[in-house]
Amino acid sequence: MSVDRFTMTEEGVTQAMRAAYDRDGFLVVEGFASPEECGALSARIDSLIDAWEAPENPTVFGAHAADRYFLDSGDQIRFFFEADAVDEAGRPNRPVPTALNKIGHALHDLDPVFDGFFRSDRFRTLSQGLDLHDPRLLQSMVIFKQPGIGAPVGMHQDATFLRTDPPSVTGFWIALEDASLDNGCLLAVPGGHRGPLRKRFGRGEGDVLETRILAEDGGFGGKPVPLEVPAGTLIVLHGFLPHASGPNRSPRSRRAVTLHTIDGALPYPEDNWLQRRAGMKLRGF
Ligand SMILES: O=C(O)CCC(=O)C(=O)O
Repeated sequence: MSVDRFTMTEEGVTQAMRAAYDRDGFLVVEGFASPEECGALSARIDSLIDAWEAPENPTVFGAHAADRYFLDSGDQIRFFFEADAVDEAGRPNRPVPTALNKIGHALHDLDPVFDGFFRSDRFRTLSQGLDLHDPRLLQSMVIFKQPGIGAPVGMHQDATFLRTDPPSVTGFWIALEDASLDNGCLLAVPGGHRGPLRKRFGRGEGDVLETRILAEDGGFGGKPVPLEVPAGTLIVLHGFLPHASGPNRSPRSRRAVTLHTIDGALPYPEDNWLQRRAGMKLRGF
């Protein structure tokens, strides 16, 4: 299947873009971020890493059950390592900038460069064109796919991880570097957002993180297609869209930044893993 690709126009979200998003559950907008913006975000990521003092016991992303460093990162800027980039004692076995898997989860509220990028007219126009109701910026991340060791991300739906009642999460994924099959581009099941939510991840008894099965369906509704895109491309992801990404076994890095919004008018249950302390309110675009 060929993937429809768009660019932002004066008109904002066109009927064709809207139709593609409703049909596929994703929307590919090339040239959404300029090369200068991608460069500025990447430079900012480098300086955040430079300024970070890695703890004695760093956290590997994905190995975070009951881990306070992960659980309390909803209103922080925190750094998580790639599993293959730490030794048996959990310390990075290579320079930190090439060992990270993720930075998250409140860059959009705590860092002026990320704040300025995400809170721009373009995102506002886009979210209006997609009829997102009262979008509030809940979660932002830098997602690395380090050359040679970047791990795959399994097939999932974002509504598994961030829930309102009813579900309303929408993902915005922006490539800072070219993303192709060999360096771990996104993979998505076109139309898969019309299927049910399969799993729910959140806080259980004593804040232990747990995954509950809601619907048994290993197939995720179809065959995924690769979303190979040049740097600067935005991919909007419906909260129910099954998507994944491959490993990076290539010598080329693949960096992306992401933002997730929810409808601010809906209840946000306390068993969501991502919580903010009192006083740090969710804000819109
Ligand atoms: O960037 C990636 O490799 C995966 C991102 C993703 O699946 C997500 O943020 O939900």
